[in-house]
Amino acid sequence: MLDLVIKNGKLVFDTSIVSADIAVKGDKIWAIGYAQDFPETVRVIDASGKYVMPGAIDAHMHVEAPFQGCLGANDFYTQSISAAFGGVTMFMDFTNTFKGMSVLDAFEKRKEDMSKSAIDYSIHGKFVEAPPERIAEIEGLVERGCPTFKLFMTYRREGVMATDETLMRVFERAKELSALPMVHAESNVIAEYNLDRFVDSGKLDWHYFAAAKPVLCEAEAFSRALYLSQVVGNALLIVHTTNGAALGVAEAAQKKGVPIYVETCPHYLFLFSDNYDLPDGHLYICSPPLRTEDEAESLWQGMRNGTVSVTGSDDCTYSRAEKEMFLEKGPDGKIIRDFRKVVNGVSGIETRLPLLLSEGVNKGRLSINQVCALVSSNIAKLYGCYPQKGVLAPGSDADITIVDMEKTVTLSAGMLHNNVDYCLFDGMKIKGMPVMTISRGAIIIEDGKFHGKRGAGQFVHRKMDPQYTQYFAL
Ligand code: DUC
Ligand code: ZN
Ligand code: ZN
Repeated sequence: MLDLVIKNGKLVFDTSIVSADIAVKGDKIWAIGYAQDFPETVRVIDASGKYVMPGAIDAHMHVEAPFQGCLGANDFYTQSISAAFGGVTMFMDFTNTFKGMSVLDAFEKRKEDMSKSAIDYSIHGKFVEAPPERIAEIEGLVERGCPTFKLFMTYRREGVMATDETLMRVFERAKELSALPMVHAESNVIAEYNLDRFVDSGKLDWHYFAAAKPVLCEAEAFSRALYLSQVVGNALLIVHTTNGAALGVAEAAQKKGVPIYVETCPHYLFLFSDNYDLPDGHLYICSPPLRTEDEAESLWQGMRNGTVSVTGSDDCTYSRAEKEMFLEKGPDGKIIRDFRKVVNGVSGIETRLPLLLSEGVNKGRLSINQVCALVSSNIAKLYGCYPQKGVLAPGSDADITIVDMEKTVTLSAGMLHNNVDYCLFDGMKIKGMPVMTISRGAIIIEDGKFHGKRGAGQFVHRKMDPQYTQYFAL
């Protein structure tokens, strides 16, 4: 007896669309075929006129993560609800590592924190320093199913910056173990130079934040990380890339057979730096900062030609109160603008897939197959959990998102589930929405309601596929 049959839908793969039905037994996809050939089932879902995709995976978010004096508006349970409404069936976060701390201990603690999630989850290590005892932990992380590690090239004053030496030491061990470092590429020296210059001349309005961390600040760090990784010979993923200059550097390296991968995030596609001129511009402060429409065009192009192979939300959902908690008010009761006092981060886990469906697929910028790859299949492949995740195939986890490309909604704080009372996309009309989310066989979103359970998510043990960490001689 089957548990679920999804019939009459168009099944989406990263390179094809197939009209077929899916049989689910327990938490796995049991077969792909035609419903008339399947055994009896407890429930049938008619997906006529809809697309059936592998559940989206978000490998980049920050939840319950102390940063710049804030913790964020969600815990892993509430974040998993918001994610599920956005068609996401698995997410990954980072260890909360600070100097002098064991990354393995931080990993075990994170596993505990994440265990309240309603969807499956996995963990990346975070390295802020590289003494021999830290480097020795990398093998343990890989053995525990955590073959990906983040390093920040900036945030020296926050105590999380990895020096170039740290990068190279982690890169070296990653190469030996076929693991994948992930880099936040912003030049700390350029950022601090500019920030201090603006601060010294009293230029503290929101837009000076973006001016202090321009494209050059990112592109310099992006190129440097790539050079360092080529010296060592490891694979590298550069996260939240915002601009065409960085993509040009990545594309040239990819053409030489260098295993460099690039992630971008929806806020760089849909939100631009003119928002920093708004009174509420502080709500848009994130790192790297928002850019221009021209840079967004380069990112769309990069997603089309494959230079950008994955998207992540980089979700850091902070309430307005947290965004404003260190800001002072003038005698008129208005906030005194001071970009130094605003935590960096924007929300986005629930809107990534809807925005890409609407502005990507329905506007002809991307095919639905490209979106499938960018939100799910490529992520599962690159991060080492394919084909358990990221594909509709017999034996894979029954993580499935049903999408209605005709459904229109107007984005607002009220229609999202991210625990905050503002929405940076407020008023934006979009067409194309996930309407049902299935997590390992359980329907967790249906008819606009959440039916999942706290703690139902499981830790996903990942293992890198060596084809993604090797240099190719082209
Ligand atoms: N960028 C943000 O905007 N927030 C947290 C970390 C980061 O890199
Ligand atoms: Zn980052
Ligand atoms: Zn991030």
